[in-house]
This record gives sequence, structure tokens and C-alpha cells, in this order.
Amino acid sequence: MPLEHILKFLLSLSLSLSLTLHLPQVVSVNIDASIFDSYYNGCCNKIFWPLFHSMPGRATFGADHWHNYVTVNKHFAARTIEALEKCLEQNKALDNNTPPIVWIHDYHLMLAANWIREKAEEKQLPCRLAFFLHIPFPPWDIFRLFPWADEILQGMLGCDMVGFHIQDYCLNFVDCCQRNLGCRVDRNNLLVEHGGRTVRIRPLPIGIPYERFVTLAKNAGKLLRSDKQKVILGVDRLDYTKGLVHRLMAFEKLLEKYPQHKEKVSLLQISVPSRTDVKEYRELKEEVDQLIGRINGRFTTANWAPIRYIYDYVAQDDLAALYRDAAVCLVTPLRDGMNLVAKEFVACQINESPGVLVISPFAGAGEMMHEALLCNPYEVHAAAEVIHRALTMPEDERVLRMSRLRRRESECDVSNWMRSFLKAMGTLDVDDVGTTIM
Ligand code: ADQ
Repeated sequence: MPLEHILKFLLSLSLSLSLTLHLPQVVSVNIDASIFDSYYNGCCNKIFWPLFHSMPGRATFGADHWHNYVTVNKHFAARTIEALEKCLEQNKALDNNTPPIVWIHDYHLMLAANWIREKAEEKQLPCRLAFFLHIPFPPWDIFRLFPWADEILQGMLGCDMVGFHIQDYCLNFVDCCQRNLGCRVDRNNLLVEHGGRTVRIRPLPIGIPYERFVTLAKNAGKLLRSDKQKVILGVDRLDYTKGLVHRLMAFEKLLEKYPQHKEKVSLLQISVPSRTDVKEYRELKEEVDQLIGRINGRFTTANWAPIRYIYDYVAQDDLAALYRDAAVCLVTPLRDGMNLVAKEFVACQINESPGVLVISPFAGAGEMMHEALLCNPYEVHAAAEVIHRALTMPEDERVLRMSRLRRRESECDVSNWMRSFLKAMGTLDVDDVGTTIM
């Protein structure tokens, strides 16, 4: 199995015993390479990713991929039971009777909970089970396109609590449980009855390590040299959900309609390579390369190129410097569970004269960051107008908007997310949370 794959699995199944032992432990799950490709690229990246982002036309369903997804989820469940047994032993030694929480993350592991529950009950291992989905949960008429939709719902309902970024995804999930499985549901209190249990569904919007980004921004050197030119920044994984093609077209429209920005404004797009094993991602890279070439060919002058493009991983302190000094940050996905870039940009905005965040309403973050400028990425002409507005916004308005955005992100940071999760699990007393297996 290639190292890259092993690392992905190590990351996915990390036994976080730090709350009680102050020592993170990681348990690896060995998956045969042939199964892994079908599970990860075939099922996760080619089926769930597009489907859950409401892009069913990009999904290709295959029974083999589904079969391998089931197999891998069973592996994870089995390893988690072993980890749980060890964890309970350690807790016994520490005289800690709080049942551990098994917290399962993301669409790669939507089936694992049921098997963990079954085995834990059989072996009389006390535990509480939770799931968190980092991507959107689609509406019923999209979700039901998946041939094994019922199994997915049943898998997730194996938990005591299922968390999503925002209320809309919770309601979509509740709706699917009712319509696919015929479960009794309470939409107001976000409860689903299943298998004689009541499962809690909760919106738990993720945050970032806010203070860490503030510190990075304070300490980072200056990367953008010229104060005379404004920089519009885009930072994304190179993924078709992030709306990069639409963004580039909007920038082209901006230069067409408002030529006063020529030689005064440039777009710095930073894209981290992603899922390069998948054909569609390689095709997207070609499309983006060509589009940038065409726009630069059209507008570049002897002293200025409208778009600068970095196709690479960028160190976090460099990202912080760019977030800090950019005039505008474009976060314009076609669909996105939350989007952390919007939050990181806001945290790094420590300059007296701040920049402007432009955000798509189709990102979970767009639901909450009300003081940003909203931009529908599909409407290319209107998007160009929003970018123009951001570039010409008076300073007092920028200050007001940014200070409110910053206050919310500093309060709703990643520690707050963790605490909200524990609170939602019914463990209000955070000093006594026992162990969490993530
Ligand atoms: P992602 O789709 O990966 O996450 P996002 O939330 O935007 O998307 O996070 C991307 C991260 O990668 C950010 O922390 C950003 O700083 C970093 N990054 C991007 N480009 C980079 C580059 N070139 N170099 C270095 N770092 C780069 C999924 C969901 C999201 C959800 C998160 C968290 O798709 O909707 O917000 O999980 O739940």
C-alpha cells in the first residue's frame, strides 16, 4: 500500500486519548491497495463527493465500488472495537467510568457506526457514538439517486448523535430518514427515531484555530511587495466544487467592464493539487491552465499580468501573510460544506485598513458570515459587479464589516466547536468528558 494511502488512514483513525492521557495515539488500518483505489477514488471521490455537493451528473455509480466501501467501513469498525477495548482498559486503570465517545468523521465512513454499535453491545463495551459530516448533506431528490441510499442512512443512524455544519443539512438528513426509511421524525427538535432509539441531529458549524492565525498574521513577513497594486486572493483545493472556472470568468468580466482596474488590481490564485488520481481533476487543471493563459494573453501589459497562479502547497505562515495583505478574498464555491479559507482570511485581517470578504451563499460559511459581500458564482456578470464593489468599498464600511466578522470567528473557533459537540453529546461537564476516539 503506498505511503500516501497509509498516511490518509492514519489520519482518519486517530485515537485521541489526549484528554485523559495527554498522548495522542494513532492506530493504522491496513487496506489492500486494489480495494483502496475502488473505495477511495471510486466510491468516495467519484460518487459521494459529487452527489453530496448536488452535482449528480458527475457521479458514476458502481456496485464494485460500493462493495469495497462496505468492506473498508467494516475494517474500520473492527479496528475501532479493538481500540475501544484498549481504551476501556486504560480508563479502568485511571478509575474513569465515563463511557468513551467514538466520533466518526466524514463521508468515507458513513457505515461504520452500526457495526461498532453491534459489536460493542455484543461485547458489553460501553461507549457513545457520534458522526460528523464535513460536506453538505443533499436534499432528498438528489440523495435518493444513490442506489444504496437506505444503507447509508441506517449506517449514520447507528450513532447517538449526527452532526452537520448547518441547519439546512440537518433538515435534509431528517427529510431523507423520513422519506426513505419511514422513520418518525421531529423536525423542530431535530430528532429521528430508529431501531428503538432516538438519534439527535445537530448543526455544529466548525471553526478554525483563530488565535493561531492571528499570531501567524502578526509574525509573517511581507510577501506582496507593491502597495500600489491591490491583490484579490483565491485559495482553494483544485476541485470543481470550488467554482474556480466561474471565478476566473468573473474576473475577466471585471476587467472588461471596469478597465480602470487594469494595472491596479491583480488576482492571485493559489490552488493546492488535489485528487490527481481522478481524471476529472486532471481535466479541471487543464481547463484552469488554459483559461488563465487566455485571460493573461488578452490583458497583460509590459508592466502587469492580471492573474498570478500558484499550483502548489503554500506554507501556513505565507498564507497568513497573503490573507493579511489582500484587498479582497474570493470564496466563491458552487457548493461547499463550510469553507475554512473564508474564516482564515478574516482571522488574518489585522491591518487597520482591512480587506473585503466575498462569499458564495452556497458555502456553509456563507450562511453565517452575514457581513461579507454575497456573490452567486453562477451569475458571472453579477459576480464581476460584486468584485468591483469590494474593490471600491469605503474604508469605514470595510472596518465595520470586518470587525463584526472577526468577532464572530474569534468566538466560534475550533475549541468552541469541540465544546459544542461535547455539549450536544450530553456531556456538559467538559472536565469529565472521558476519552474521545476520532
Ligand atoms: P476542504 O474541501 O478541503 O474541506 P476548506 O474548508 O476550504 O476545504 O479547507 C481547505 C484548507 O486547505 C484550508 O485550511 C486552506 O488553508 C488549505 N489550503 C488551501 N489551499 C492551500 C494551498 N495552496 N496551500 C496550503 N494550504 C491550502 C472539507 C469541506 C469543507 C469544510 C472542511 C472542514 O469540503 O466545506 O469547511 O472540510 O469541515
